[in-house]
Amino acid sequence: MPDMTAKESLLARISERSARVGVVGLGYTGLPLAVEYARAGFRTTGVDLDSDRCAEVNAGHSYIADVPSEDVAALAEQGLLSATTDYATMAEMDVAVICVPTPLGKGKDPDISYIVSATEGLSPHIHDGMLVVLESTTYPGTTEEILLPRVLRNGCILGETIFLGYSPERVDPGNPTYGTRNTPKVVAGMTPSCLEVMQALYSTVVDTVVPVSTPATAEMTKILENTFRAVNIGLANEFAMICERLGIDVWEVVGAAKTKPFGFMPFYPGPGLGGHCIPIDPLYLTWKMRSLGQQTRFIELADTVNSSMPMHVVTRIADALNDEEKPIRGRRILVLGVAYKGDVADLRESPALEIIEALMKRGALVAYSDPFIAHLRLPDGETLSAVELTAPVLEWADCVLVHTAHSAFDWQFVADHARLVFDTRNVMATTTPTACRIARL
Ligand code: SAJ
Repeated sequence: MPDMTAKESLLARISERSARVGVVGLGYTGLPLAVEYARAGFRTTGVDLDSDRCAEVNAGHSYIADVPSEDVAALAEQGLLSATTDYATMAEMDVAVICVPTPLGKGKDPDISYIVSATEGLSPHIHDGMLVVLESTTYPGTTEEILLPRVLRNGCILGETIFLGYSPERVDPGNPTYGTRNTPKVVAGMTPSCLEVMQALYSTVVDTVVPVSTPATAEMTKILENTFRAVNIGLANEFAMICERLGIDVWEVVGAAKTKPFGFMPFYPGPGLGGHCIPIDPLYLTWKMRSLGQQTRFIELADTVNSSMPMHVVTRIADALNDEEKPIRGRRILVLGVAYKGDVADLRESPALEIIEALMKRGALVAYSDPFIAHLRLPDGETLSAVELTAPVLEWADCVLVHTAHSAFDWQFVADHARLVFDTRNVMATTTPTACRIARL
């Protein structure tokens, strides 16, 4: 029996589940993925620079809301899941999946330093027969331009002794329906052999694998998915400002448009675009195209509209108070929810931070209540701690701002005790008429 090629050997180890899987970056993408690989029977090792995270995993605890601790504990107990800060363990791995953040740096330029440092950390430990995968959301060309030269060290031959691919993450934090296994996964390889290995690996953890021709195609697919959301949210926000000028209820308009059974998908106005993906990912493409001398007008216009919403909300609150002959200065404002979206404990890019800072700069006394966020730090360094949502707190406020639609909030209770509510999420529509005055986007 002739010796197996490196690819045949890797495919066999994947099929037998004897392949060792390493996941670099144990965040909201990496930890769920590591758990899925471990559940599929692979001995899976997470590598993360945060020793506390590694200790949590090894102690059987989860710090990601969508990953139950009992799952982490059971897999750790079975020796299928462990974590370390030491990249050297990657030398024992057959597969390395990189799931590190891709934030924006100063001036809204991409910061791919995490991808570079993860790849540099991995590079000395890359060996024949290894598959390296990037999952981080990034501009088209990153896998080929940034990873390939760092992976090809140590004399590896692409598609023969080393395999390189890209597969965008599609994690929707807090989504009760779609998780890692039942969300179709786009995969690509640098060569046909790389794609074959990618499909074999991902078929063990997701029900539907969607192969595409190149990593750049897969990178662009993810950017399109999130740009689609950013542009359509920007359109909803622009319609909110237009409808307000015309005295039309934008929420009623979207609700009516949504009855169209084809050719329409509802998006809603809001206080701005939060999260670590939607406001950021499209700007990776903008940066890439600008370096090629090409504009991305829809993306930049959507970013302009979405970025203007926090100050639009501050202006609308000032207008609502002005109608009661109350200047913002000295007014007491209670913000309900500061997380970037409902039922998540995540402040990244949350518009609430800019709104609270602007209100305070205008002399308002601001408090906030959020069951998921106990403390926050504003961009100017000021810190605030959450207050409990009680009747006296609602009665204390001259204006209550609904920023985040956490399902834990009792909106009728708010309507029963607040004097004035500015609603950016249309949650007060479900309340029955009270003495409370309600204004909304
Ligand atoms: N938002 C609006 N109006 C809308 C929808 C959202 O103002 O109609 C705001 C939200 O309040 C939030 C921001 O946009 O501040 C982003 O919301 P999101 O629902 O896109 O939530 P993310 O960023 O946690 O998750 C998204 C995923 N969401 C969905 O598919 C529903 C998906 O695009 C990606 O899987 C994920 O980002 C990612 O990781 O890229």
